[in-house]
Amino acid sequence: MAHPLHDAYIGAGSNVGRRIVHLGRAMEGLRPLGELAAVSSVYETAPVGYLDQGDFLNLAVHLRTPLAPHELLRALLAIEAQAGRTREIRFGPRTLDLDLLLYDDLALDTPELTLPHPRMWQRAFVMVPLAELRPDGLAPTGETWAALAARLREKGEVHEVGRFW
Ligand code: PH2
Ligand code: MG
Ligand code: MG
Repeated sequence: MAHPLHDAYIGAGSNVGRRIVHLGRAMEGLRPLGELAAVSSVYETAPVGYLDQGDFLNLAVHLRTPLAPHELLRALLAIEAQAGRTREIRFGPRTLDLDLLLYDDLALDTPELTLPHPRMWQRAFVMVPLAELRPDGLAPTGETWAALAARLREKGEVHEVGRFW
């Protein structure tokens, strides 16, 4: 096949302005990049890493895409820029964050992109939506994504809002 499709999992977050509108624009931005195979529910989540900021809305997406990892990363950064994303505080407030979490079974460590995303397995706001998409996925601990998400969820930092896409 000339353009085989790759399985990319992407985490989206927003905690500035009309959060759900930013996520909606993100979904529209992702659509032309491949096949939107699945979109999780939306969760409202307490900020992690930098605490003096508003709660986030987070979701996860399974995108089947012909793009190579760095091409996809560039496309995600362009969608963030469209949403008025600026970079001031690390882990700080943002209109839209699109993180490439997983790309097939690829392990990659470059200055721009590390796969799998290095912090994903510790984060309820990533794993709870992600586990909806593939509950039987395996984490490095050997746990299923569903089991890991259930454990992280006990911290009470994420609350389901509903399904929008
Ligand atoms: N993103 C961060 C830092 N902290 N906290 C929540 N709840 N959700 C996020 O998406 C998030 C965060 C850095 O990208
Ligand atoms: Mg992020
Ligand atoms: Mg990011």
